[in-house]
Amino acid sequence: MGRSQVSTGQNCMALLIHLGQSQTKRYFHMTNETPEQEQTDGFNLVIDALKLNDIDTIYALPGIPITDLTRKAQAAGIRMISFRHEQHAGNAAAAAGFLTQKPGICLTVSAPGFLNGLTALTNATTNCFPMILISGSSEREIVDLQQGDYEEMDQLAIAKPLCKAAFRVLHAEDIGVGIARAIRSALSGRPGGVYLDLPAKLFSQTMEAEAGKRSLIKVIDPAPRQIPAADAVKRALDLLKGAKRPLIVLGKGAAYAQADADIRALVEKSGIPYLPMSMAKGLLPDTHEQSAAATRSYVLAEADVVMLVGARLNWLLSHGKGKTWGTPSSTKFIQIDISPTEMDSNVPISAPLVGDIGSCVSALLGGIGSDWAKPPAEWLQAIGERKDKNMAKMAATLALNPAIMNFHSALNVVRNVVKANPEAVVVNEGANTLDFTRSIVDMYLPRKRLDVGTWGIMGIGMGFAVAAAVTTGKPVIAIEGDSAFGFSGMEVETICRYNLPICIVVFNNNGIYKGTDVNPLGGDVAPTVFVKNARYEMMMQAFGGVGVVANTPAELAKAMEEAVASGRPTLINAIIDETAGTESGRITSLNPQSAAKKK
Ligand code: ADP
Ligand code: TZD
Ligand code: MG
Repeated sequence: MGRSQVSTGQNCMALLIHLGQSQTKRYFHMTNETPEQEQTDGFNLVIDALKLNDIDTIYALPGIPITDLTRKAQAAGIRMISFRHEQHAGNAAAAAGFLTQKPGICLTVSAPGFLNGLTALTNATTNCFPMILISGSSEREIVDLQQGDYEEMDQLAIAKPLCKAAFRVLHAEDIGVGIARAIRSALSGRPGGVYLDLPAKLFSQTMEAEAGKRSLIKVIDPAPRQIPAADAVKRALDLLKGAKRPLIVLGKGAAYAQADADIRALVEKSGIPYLPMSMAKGLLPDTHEQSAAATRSYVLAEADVVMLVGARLNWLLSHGKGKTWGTPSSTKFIQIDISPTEMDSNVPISAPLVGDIGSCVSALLGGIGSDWAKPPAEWLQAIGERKDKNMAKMAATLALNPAIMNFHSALNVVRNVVKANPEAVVVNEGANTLDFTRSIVDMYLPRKRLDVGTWGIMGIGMGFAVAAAVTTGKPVIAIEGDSAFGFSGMEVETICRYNLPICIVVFNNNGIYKGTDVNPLGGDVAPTVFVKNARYEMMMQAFGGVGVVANTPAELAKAMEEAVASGRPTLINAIIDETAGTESGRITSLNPQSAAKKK
């Protein structure tokens, strides 16, 4: 029996049209017993609904009650990427959502599988990435009476406060609506994570195939444009025009929006210096002359008008106040965001511009004509001078070749490999490994950098890398702290299984931040220290991939170049001076101070 077969019962169809929905359900129940009716079931309806909405990939981990769903979806032509832990399947779905503007789908089993996926769902929501966590669940009657079902848990209630929206489908004929609502919720307005609860019983429910087909919804315009009001556009333009030291900050919302050409035109026509947030790197090439990244602290402290484009004033921007912004700060903000309630969340926003970034940026462009005055020369010159100085300093540091490789000499290699392969996606996590990579490795194209995002979460590495390889088909370079890598390291098997063009470089400094901490009492090693000289490359070899040790920049360059050229799954164990890092990388100040220690 194929799926979704067309009904031959014309008379039945006519009758169905006249019946209300509840009667329809009863009718299906009756007709289930008549063998000549062509039937479909919950499994097939879920698959059909996803396919109807152009979902072509699912990131999953099989088990009761969704094993057959994974098999049937694969047989129906959906690419099924099966993981070793749900968190990484979830992270893959989140990254796929960010890269494609389609909700990434993660599929998990009940209770423990669901909980494993939940961190990724919440992280996606925090980062404004569209994804849908579909989880099988146990029988409602047993769960609600807490009678101890297999993997019993009230998943919907638990997911609800941790994501953007959460739905449960109890009847096969509602699957179409459930998936449509999930897709709309994930994509419209501020994107985010959505939970969809599918109890086990749903999958084997049957209904007449033609009615099933009609119950599905193809979501039209799931992320409608939100045009900014003309007066809000004028207010923003007026503020920009009056600025003496203007600055544009591009955030990952701007990268997500895929308004690349207009964003570049806005920056270039306005002549305003810009600062890319981490995942907005490459929206304009980092080598662009208007990039102020090399003199970030100066421009943040000195700018008088800052236009935020898809970037929140959260901890990553010191909440728009304090020392970072010059004290006392007189900075005025223009904020472009799709979420109206983001405005004034930390400091007053003088010119809120609420709408989708594409529409807002094109409206602003409309106001920048030939009479537009570029920012004052003194501002641009002051930035230029500081940039040149800092870049010369950085170049000198990168050129050093210390006896033991450090972050700089290793990242100089990564920087060159990325320059030669600008289409490669860089995935990045760790502390020092994250901070140094972000500042040293230039990106040249939009949406080519994926990292720990708004939470600074470890563990996104292999999930993001898999999604980047699957959705782009381009080489992926994952620059991983040795601790960070450990969170998702088992997914190297997944990478080998699907033969993905992923080159993992583990920055092995024997621990978290560095490998030199000592337990003052002796005995166990310090909590931040790992097994010395661990052979991470053997993990890749264990599954048939290429594993290499790199002790020098030359060895690292050779191994990376070979990996990118061959597309073979590769893990390079890059030996980094264990003394080179600093506690918490660049965010040492967020560590609580021990009062006892200060005395
Ligand atoms: P970063 O970490 O790079 O500073 P954030 O994640 O803090 O960026 O901010 C992203 C912002 O972008 C969010 O406030 C989100 O509402 C907004 N956003 C996401 N997509 C769009 C879009 N298409 N149009 C407008 N704003 C968007
Ligand atoms: N757990 C989770 C889920 N996220 C976190 N951010 C942390 C723990 C705490 N943490 C950091 O913030 S960075 C980091 C941890 C454990 C690892 C740093 O070590 P590394 O990088 O080896 O990855 P460097 O290069 O040695 O600094
Ligand atoms: Mg480390």
